[in-house]
Amino acid sequence: MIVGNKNFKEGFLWGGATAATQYEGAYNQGGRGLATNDFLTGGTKNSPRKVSVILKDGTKTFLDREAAVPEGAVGYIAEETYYPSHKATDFYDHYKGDIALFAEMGFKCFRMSISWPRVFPKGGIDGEVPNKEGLEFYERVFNECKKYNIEPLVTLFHFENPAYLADNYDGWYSRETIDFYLRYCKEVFTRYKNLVKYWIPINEINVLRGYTRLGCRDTGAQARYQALHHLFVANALAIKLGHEINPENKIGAMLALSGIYPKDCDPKNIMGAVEYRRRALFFSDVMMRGYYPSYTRSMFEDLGVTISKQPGDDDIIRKYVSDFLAFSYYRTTVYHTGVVQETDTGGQLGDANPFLEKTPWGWPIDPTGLRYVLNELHERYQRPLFIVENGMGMDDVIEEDGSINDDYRIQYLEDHIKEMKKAVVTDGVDLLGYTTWGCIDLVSSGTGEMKKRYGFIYVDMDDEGNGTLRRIKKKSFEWYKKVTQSNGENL
Ligand code: BGP
Repeated sequence: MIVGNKNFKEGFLWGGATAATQYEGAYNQGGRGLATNDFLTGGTKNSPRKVSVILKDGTKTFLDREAAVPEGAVGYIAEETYYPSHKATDFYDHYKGDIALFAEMGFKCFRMSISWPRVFPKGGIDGEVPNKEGLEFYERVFNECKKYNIEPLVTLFHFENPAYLADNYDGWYSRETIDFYLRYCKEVFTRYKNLVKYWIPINEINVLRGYTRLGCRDTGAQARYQALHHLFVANALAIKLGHEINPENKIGAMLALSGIYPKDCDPKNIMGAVEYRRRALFFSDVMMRGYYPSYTRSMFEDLGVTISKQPGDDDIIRKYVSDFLAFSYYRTTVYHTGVVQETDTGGQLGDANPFLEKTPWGWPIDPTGLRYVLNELHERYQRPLFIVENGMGMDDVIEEDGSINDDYRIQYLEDHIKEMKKAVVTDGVDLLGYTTWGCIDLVSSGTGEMKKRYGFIYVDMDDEGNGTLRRIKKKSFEWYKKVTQSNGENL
């Protein structure tokens, strides 16, 4: 059967993407509980973000984001330190104006996340009632989207855990967290039944680890994969629930899937790259196919991991697979044996690729790689795909006349969209949509900087959190508007 379109299909979901912990702010307003990210400091390209903790003896310290948190330590908020999630770029107070700007750009889709502790401040523990103010806030946001016919694409868990669950249950390491999370899912699926149809239960599951992202203190492979097993079960049960509450719901897996190339034709590097890629595709294999793939045994042996499953887990995972595969794509990695850490599942930078330019943050720019990954995933799963993050982080400059001429961003996006179009038109890839990352400037999740900007809309805020929060359209704003309004014809 030959499929494929001449162009992007009618209803292709053009838009932009954000996440609460990087955009929403108002961390202590409207009844929101604390999130693990609220203890994560700002950082820079050269000095990574740190988690602030109080040790058992009362002393305060800062740990690397991915370091194990010592037994008995509790997160704290230091007055003297800047925590980017606290204010972020304040979607909470700007949502109306921001959504109006997205509508003006012709967005058909807006990806955002719900902050779990805004809905259940303690994560949804037994007897906890949901936070009315939090639920009302998101209802207002979704109604605003509806007003402009913008389809919300909602992530339920984007890098922030309720701190209460992290401190009292060890986050996703605990099996009980599955039930708490499902209580939260039930609440939002029910409440927004008529407002939201596209859901992503977990953001970039393949790069989750440690205290902030998994809520677990232990960062070792054993604890990590056990926690991830709980996430697989939670994801499957969320799909079940979401389909029961509204059969129209489309619920997708989401991974960081920037591409991997072998360094050369040395068979060791070719096979090594395949094995390395599996560290990431393992997650989509489980969520799209419904079972732990055959190579899991050797992968777990290498990592020294043994998963404890409960009877019924495998059936649950088999029965409730994802409706589509969403992924983020920024760059590609060059692999050769020994160059990347064996435990990595997200794609470190690897060797330099002599054929590609890099952004100032060292990320190789590779539009063809996007077509390559789209084909890789299409051929592997034969199910709809959704590019839910792509873009170029740059330190934009405001000219004297107030304009921001981000031609480099326009070039980056144009080149990627052209390759995406080839994947759809030439290769017949079934693609639901394209939402660029950080369509309005927000805090970088990797470094905590403000100056790593991705937006079509500039936000006046610096790396220390100073600024008026004023929104300014960049040159790319008008360009993207043409793209969305012509359904990708006019690039
Ligand atoms: C992805 C995350 C996003 C986002 C993006 C860009 O991994 O899902 O939250 O931040 O990467 O990364 P950074 O912010 O580090 O530039």
